[in-house]
Amino acid sequence: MSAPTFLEPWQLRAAFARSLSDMYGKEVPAYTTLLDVSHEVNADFVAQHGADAERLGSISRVTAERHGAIRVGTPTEMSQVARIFGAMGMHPVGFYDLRDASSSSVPVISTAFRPIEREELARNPFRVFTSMLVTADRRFFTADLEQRLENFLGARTLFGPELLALADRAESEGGLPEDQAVEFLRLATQAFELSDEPVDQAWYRELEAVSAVAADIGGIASTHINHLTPRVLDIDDLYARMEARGITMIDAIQGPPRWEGPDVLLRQTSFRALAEPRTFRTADGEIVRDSLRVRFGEVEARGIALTRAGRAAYDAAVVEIDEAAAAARADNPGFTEAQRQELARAVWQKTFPTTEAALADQDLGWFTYEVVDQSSLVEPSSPAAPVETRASAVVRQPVVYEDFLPRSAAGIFQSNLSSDGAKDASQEGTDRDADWMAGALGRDLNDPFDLYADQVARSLAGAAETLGVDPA
Ligand code: OOG
Ligand code: NI
Repeated sequence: MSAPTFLEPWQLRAAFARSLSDMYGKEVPAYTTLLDVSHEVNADFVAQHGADAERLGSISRVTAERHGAIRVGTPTEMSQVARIFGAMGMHPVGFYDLRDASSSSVPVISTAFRPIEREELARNPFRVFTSMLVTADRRFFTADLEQRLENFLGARTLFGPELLALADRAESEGGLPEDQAVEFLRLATQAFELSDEPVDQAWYRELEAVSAVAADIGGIASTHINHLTPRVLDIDDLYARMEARGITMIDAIQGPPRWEGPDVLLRQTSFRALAEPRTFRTADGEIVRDSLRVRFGEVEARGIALTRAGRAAYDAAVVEIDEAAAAARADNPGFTEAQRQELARAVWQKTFPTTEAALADQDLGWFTYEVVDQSSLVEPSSPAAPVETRASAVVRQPVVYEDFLPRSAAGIFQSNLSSDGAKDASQEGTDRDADWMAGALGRDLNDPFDLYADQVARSLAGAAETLGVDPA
């Protein structure tokens, strides 16, 4: 087979994920360690669990799977990001407001760019959590600071005209010829490299006093990939192995606790942000070397996507765990993370059933249905069914969660910031919602629940057609 001469969006997406991973591995060597450990964990898990290990995605998908995180400053930059990812078949899904996603709040709103069709996800599920600074939010920025931020952001160019023109062409023509694809991928990767342009020290520090995230976004004239997250099949095992290698992890695994029932949604953790050398320009024009801690190494395990009812149960469980943990901490200042996990497990046991079948029956999780020839289900050792009596069976498969959790996202942001910043709680926040985000993007914003429901409805229609029955 000769090399492709035209690259389709999914091929651009897969190639971009690889290119970004190579670049980030050079910039952040600990990421390469994280990848090595992830591969070990996944290989051991597959060896122990066989075919069951692949219920939430083939091992080839999981091995290549990454999510990235980027941060931009303005609606214009956000709409440019949408064009670049649009070229790769990645569409905005979901709205996250991290300004009040718990005690840890950061002045951003976010969406995730990702493939939305089942086949596209199977080809390459690369997704990017993309956050945008809300400069108009008075709890963080005074009118004067907002104005100076807007001036700074308005004067910079994150994505050049050549990159955007190639992106638009790829999106309208369904891909790019190879030479243009190579150039597109080079420019797109370069746009997310860490720049060594000197940073205006006074400006950066002024923003940092308000919010370290605001400084990372609005204090420098370029952007960069913040983290690139591999997926593992056993995140507790990964956490232990990283610590055994002497890499300091954040205190907790964010999201659901480890427990005996099915894994749902998303569990994430990270190693602490590393000090990276940066150049600063001081107020009197002197160039000095210093370091910043903003980029970290995150890793995640994905579980079954929850329905709206399942998600409501999850959200209620999170509140219950928080309250119980706060009460326990008040009684006992030595309350540990291990004790919090114990408490979380107890809440989980009353909230969720311990089997996939019950999760499906109670309509808490999403499952697809597929008709298979029953003979393929018969173990080779069992007596083969006579051909005449072969029947079809409907097999239920869990749908993997493809999105993010605002609470974990805020936790991941916050646990890696070097300072808390200062928020003026006496001020009103600025309204921002999914419609506002769609307007900024200049595109429809997909609702994650609709996408899961659609995937399930299609599987039911397909199964009904195969069986020649009414899907209802
Ligand atoms: C994004 C943090 C959120 C996740 O996986 O929840 C995130 C950021 O740090 O820019 O990536
Ligand atoms: Ni992340």
